[in-house]
Amino acid sequence: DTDIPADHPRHDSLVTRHRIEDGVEAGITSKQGLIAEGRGEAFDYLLGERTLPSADAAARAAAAHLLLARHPVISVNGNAAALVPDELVALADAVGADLEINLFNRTEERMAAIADHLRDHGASEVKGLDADARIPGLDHERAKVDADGIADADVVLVPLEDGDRAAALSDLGKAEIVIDLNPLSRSAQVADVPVVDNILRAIPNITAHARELADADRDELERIVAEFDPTAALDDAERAIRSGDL
Ligand code: PTJ
Repeated sequence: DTDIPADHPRHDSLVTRHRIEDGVEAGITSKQGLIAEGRGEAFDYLLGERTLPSADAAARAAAAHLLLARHPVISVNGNAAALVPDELVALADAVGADLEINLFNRTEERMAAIADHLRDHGASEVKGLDADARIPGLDHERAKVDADGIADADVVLVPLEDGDRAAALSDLGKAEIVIDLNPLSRSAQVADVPVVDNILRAIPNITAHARELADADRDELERIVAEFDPTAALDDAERAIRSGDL
């Protein structure tokens, strides 16, 4: 994807397509991941392929949540692993989070391929393979999590999550950060912090905010969390899409 000039008007979309294609070929991304990507791309087009100020505020609130957490975990699926492996490892390092593979279409082959892929990109530990705990209210395969990972987490970052699992996680009382380009998706709607932005831009942006807030005291981080309004962020993204103002 290095052949695509950075100033190409559809740069992010073209980079994303190549990475998802490569992910499917490498056994990391599911075929359904191609469909999810197409859906995301349509929303990104309508948002002008940019980070809205409201999405930037959400990324800052996400960083504050992750820094305040007792045990933050970043959930990784086949699309996230293909699109932003380096960036996920950098964010986990910046906030002291675990990386846990958690798949909608779970197969042992894809679990292993994604774990290898993340380690190739610098992850020291990858969770999700033990699967010794369950999220209540979900069918068997999708409920599998690690007891010392997502099951124990107080803050979970779930990029491109399906609505059922996002709702089940939030029912467990965990603070949930969702990255999803569709502000109307159920995942975005149930999130404590919906980041309506392309994962390609959102993960590095959360990391940049976390680095900037690294020395902030707990009072300031708690203030950033308290001042963030998820409904206002979703409304702003929807307004931007409907305005057609690219
Ligand atoms: O790897 P697996 O088995 O866990 O499967 C992962 C997918 C994403 C295939 C699975 O969770 C799925 O089918 O998800 P959905 O229900 O299609 O939801 C994906 C959501 O992510 C949609 O609302 C898309 O708009 C959004 N989306 C897609 N690409 C991006 C995105 N959001 C942010 N950045 C993207 N690049």
